[in-house]
Amino acid sequence: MKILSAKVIVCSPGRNFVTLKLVTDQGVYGIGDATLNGRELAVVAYLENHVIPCLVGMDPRRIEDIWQYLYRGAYWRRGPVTMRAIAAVDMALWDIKAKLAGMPLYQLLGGRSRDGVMVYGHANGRDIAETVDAVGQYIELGYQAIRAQTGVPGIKDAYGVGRGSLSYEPADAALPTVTGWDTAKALRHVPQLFDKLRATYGFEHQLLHDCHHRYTPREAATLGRALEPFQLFWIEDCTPAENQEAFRLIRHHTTTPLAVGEVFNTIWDVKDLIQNQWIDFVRCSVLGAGGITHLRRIADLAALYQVRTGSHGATDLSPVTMGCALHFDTWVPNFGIQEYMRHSDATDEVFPHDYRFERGLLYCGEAPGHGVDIDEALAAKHPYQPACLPVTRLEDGTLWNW
Ligand code: CS2
Ligand code: MG
Repeated sequence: MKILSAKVIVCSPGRNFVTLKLVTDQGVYGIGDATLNGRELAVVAYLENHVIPCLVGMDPRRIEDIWQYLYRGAYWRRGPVTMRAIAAVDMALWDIKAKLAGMPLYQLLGGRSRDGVMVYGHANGRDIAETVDAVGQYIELGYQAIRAQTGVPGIKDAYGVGRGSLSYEPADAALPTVTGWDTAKALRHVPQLFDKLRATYGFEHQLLHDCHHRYTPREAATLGRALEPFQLFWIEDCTPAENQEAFRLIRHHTTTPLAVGEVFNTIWDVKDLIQNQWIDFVRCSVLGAGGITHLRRIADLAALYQVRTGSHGATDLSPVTMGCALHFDTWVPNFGIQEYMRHSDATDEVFPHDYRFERGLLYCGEAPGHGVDIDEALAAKHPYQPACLPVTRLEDGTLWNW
């Protein structure tokens, strides 16, 4: 059996997506997601120039060998472009293998560990009152877990604040929008949000908060402590984690659970965080971390240290990633939670899928493969639109972490 052809499909049904389609000589095909928000075309070039020429003619059943070939064979290791390209190939190969087996992907991974997958949605508002309302909307929709973000007085476009709908798209302009940040103001404001949320809705629902890499370790520890009475499910990316050791200080000063991983690509980027039990949740995704083959290694390492998964699942990860993630989450023993920012109707039409939402849980389908396809004719009607992620500056103009 051979890979006959491969193509990269770029489309923008409301936002940009890069999709890989691998076709075999037996007619079975597989689909993978290769989207890198704000840097999409770098992955397109990597796939078209450096990966696809090697893939054609290979046996698609050799998933592990192809993964090693693309990772070790590049000589240059890690990085978001390489690892997303590998992820796209890996997703497509697992899709093909599961279709050949006539099984839904989770069965190949080891079978079902749970009935459904707990997901969290994104509630946001320009101020605390708006966020409290938005959380109420999610509760009405049946969500059991909700991430809450709010505007902060004196900060221009604080992270996570949408523009009036249930979801938001941060990649909003052809050149980066400049947003603001002020740690002292946020540190005073964020605990007030969670105080109000618990006073309004009680403690039944899981609440989460994304710090988006804004605080220093000491500031993050201060926030974690201030949030302890409100019993969050986690605070996410509370400080940049290139230096994994930074989490030692935070961990020793707060019992608020900590989550990290969406910007990282390999097991090496989270190894110290996991082995030192400095985090509670590892948030690497199928797309970000080299596909199912590599994410499984990260999850297995995490399981040894009682660290659970919490896959990144923003809208810039296409329904193809969501389909793979749900099969993965249905199997993985140390599952924690899955992020689920709903895709737009236009996106859902381009990517027909069989997963479904019910009472706060997502359920993967039973169709052979990962259950997500791409309608190429419809995709062609939504051409690529250049869109960058914002940058952040402090009040004095210093560039900060967006
Ligand atoms: C965020 C993302 O979902 C999250 O947790 O951090 O919205 C992130 O900003 C985007 O995926 C960036 O592309
Ligand atoms: Mg995040």
